[in-house]
Amino acid sequence: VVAAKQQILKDHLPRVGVIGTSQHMSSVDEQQEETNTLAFPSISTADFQFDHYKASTILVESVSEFLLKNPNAGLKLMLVDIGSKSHMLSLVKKKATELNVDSYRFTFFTGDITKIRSSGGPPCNVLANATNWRLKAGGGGVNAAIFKAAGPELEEATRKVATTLLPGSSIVVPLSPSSPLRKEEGVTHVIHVLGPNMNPQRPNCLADDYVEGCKILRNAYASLFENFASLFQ
Ligand code: AR6
Repeated sequence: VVAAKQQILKDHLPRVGVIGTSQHMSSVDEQQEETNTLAFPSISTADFQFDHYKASTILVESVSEFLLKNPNAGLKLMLVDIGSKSHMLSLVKKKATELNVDSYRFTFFTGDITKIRSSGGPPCNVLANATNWRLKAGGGGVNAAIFKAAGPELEEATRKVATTLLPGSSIVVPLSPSSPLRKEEGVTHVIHVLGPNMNPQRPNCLADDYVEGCKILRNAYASLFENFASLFQ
């Protein structure tokens, strides 16, 4: 069943890829390699109120592990934040430099995650959504923006995959060709991911339990990045 599901997800991928132009690439074969980029927000650090310093360490370590595990230079990650003075972006940039994370494969973008290509950013064919446990459209933040931009097609496609999500896990949802997010921005898949919640106004609040919170955040990034890589294996 799992193999069949993965095949269905792969069948949704368009056969056109972005041709890499990296200076890191040397042979003709490598230059033909497709680039697939996951644009993702910092999970749990706005509405879910997770500590930014702890979150930035976990984020950079998770990216680093992903890059080591997946040496394919065509798989790239891009952290996105809408705020022009994003505290998370500056913390993550600093930590990524300290840890010497590959700056070709891990990049940053300031702006709306649903308008990356149309606002002049690089093509990103997969978006991560920091969602809620019911996978419900609306609310605020990135979840509201992605569901709105993708249209009812995303709600419908999500329901076919799952109706709830556990903290620390993620699911891949293929976008139908009629979704505006696919037509206008070239996004083929959305990966919904649920991070730890530290906000007492939201369900499943961890009430400052950062031992559990950090574990869940690590699991959330690991699940998100594994699901992204599995689309292109
Ligand atoms: N484009 C790029 N980045 C954004 C955008 C956007 N349109 N909107 C927010 N961010 P959040 P969480 C950044 O609150 O903390 C939802 O209501 C934001 O600055 O979206 O995981 C869900 O339904 C921050 O860096 O997600 C859940 O209930 C990051 O995205 C809950 O919020 C994540 O902020 C999840 O809370």
